Amino acid sequence: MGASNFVEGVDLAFKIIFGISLFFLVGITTVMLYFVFRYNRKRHPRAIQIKDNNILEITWITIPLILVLLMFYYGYVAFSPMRIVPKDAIPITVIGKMWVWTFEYEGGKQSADLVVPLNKAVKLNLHSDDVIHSLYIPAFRIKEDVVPGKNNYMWFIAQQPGEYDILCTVYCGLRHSYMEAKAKVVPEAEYQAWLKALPEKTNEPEGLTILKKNACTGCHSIDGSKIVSTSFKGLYGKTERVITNGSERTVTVDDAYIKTSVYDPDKDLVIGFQKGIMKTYKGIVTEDEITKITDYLKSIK
Ligand code: HEC
Ligand SMILES: [Cu+2]
Repeated sequence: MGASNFVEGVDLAFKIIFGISLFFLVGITTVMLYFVFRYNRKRHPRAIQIKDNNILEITWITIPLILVLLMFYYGYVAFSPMRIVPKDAIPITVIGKMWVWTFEYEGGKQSADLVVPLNKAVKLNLHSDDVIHSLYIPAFRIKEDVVPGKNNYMWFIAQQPGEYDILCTVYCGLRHSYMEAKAKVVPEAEYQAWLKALPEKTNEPEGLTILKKNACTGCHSIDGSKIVSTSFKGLYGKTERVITNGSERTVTVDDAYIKTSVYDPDKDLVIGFQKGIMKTYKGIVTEDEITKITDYLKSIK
């Protein structure tokens, strides 16, 4: 039995299309080699014009027609149930954001990996906070674009307990390739217990929530590790070499410097980085939010 209810249909369509392609690859190659051999100039010096062979023409119209209709039929039979969601499906909201997936369950609890009960229909409501992403669970044979402003969906019944990969399949910026998660399939009782134990949203500092919401944490880690840029850990109060208007100088990271960094990132360019990697957050992050970010950065000195 497949990992989801769609595996059988999709795999069958794949095998049929693959089989037909293989048949033609072998068939055409064989006939071609035969013709090259049989009708080359030495064996067949004078070309003969052949016109109007009705049997041949009807054959090469009918057989390919049947074959493409077969491909269509098996594709259609596999695909159409994917768009008809059972009424009792458990709704889970998927939020795609550069560069992280978040899964939100009924009641508003959130997790970074998708957890679903075995043998239950699950509907994923797909929502993007920024650019186009695409949610792909290869083991389940399902994939759907996650488009800002358009509420797309997909559904499945997981049939095998286990852990499966979730990927983003459209290039959505620098850390696109890190935009991955797991789908964990567990027995129903375990799912209920897990959901109950999942902490309610946000007992985290407001500043951190703002950093995550704006995906600052996609480039700046909060644990000292280096991602795209410097880590926020230990940043506040640190002295740094930057280039301002073409000349190098030393600055101490304080409230004003952080504000400049957010609103005009290229003004004080940290040595070792290129201009334009960080865009300005003018009009996106308010001054009040910068204060909260700064408070948070002070707390992880
Ligand atoms: C696309 C990656 C990216 C994102 C997203 C990003 N930054 Fe940056 N940030 C950089 C880079 C690269 C630098 C270093 C170059 C420079 O000074 O502009 C930087 C520099 C900074 C600095 C100065 C760091 C230092 O070591 O002196 C601060 C503070 C900062 N960013 C805050 C933020 C905040 C707050 C956000 C979210 C609102 C954010 N960044 C989002 C890439 C990013
Ligand atoms: Cu993405």
